[in-house]
Amino acid sequence: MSKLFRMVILGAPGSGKGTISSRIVRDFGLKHLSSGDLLRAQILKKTEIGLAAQSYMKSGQLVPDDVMVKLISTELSGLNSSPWLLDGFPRTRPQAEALHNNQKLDLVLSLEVPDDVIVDRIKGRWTHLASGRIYHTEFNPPKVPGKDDVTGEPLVQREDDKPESVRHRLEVYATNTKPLKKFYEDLGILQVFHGTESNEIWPRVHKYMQGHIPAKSGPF
Ligand code: G5P
Ligand code: MG
Repeated sequence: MSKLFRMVILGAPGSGKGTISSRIVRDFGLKHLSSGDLLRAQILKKTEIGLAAQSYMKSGQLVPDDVMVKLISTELSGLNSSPWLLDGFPRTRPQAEALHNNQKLDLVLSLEVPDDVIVDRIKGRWTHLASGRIYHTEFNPPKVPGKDDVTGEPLVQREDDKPESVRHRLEVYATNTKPLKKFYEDLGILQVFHGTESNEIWPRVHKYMQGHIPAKSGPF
């Protein structure tokens, strides 16, 4: 059953999609695809997609649907025999429809964290761009300040984590999220989790997921 399991995690910027996804990967053995991490990798490699996406991302705008659908479809086609978790895609209803036409999902989780909590927590985020590993000065600090735990390479603050960009990203999310959630609600696969702390939301997500896919471990 777990072999073909497919799910999506929705949530505003900074709501903890990456944080909860890494725990799902650890405890349920899914492959994790983060659309933001994929785009940042393309920017680092200076590919055509990376160059096209860079200015949208910097200002907190969405990258056009056709670019995203192509990027994610290519990545998913390489994961045909693995269960997977998509984080950050789909972001709009047309993206959700394009995905639905190719792949049927088992589950969609939505993390609902108040905007003021998000704006406050994003100030402390540090990222290892090459791997997508995320840290937080208080919530999840690296072992050595400013350095990635695995490679020892320097951590950076994302360009779009500047306060004006974060506010814009939250507005963009709010505009698109209603039709997106309605799409999955109508399919009967949406489950919403409200909260202000990932450590409090996580055990509820773990318990809910066990009704759909066996856990290998956790919740820790
Ligand atoms: P991304 O990269 O998908 P966002 O904006 O959706 O970016 P983001 O910012 O990556 O989401 P997240 O993954 O939801 O946030 O949150 P996270 O990183 O786990 O947690 C945020 C911080 O809080 C971390 O430092 C974490 O350690 C800390 N934290 C977590 N839980 C707690 C807690 O309980 N307490 C505290 N104190 N801290 C906590 O997309 C980026 C851009 O790419 C483009 C767009 O331009 C987008 O803006 N893009 C797309 N464009 C079009 N379509 C798509 N499908 C696109 N996907 C990406
Ligand atoms: Mg993320």
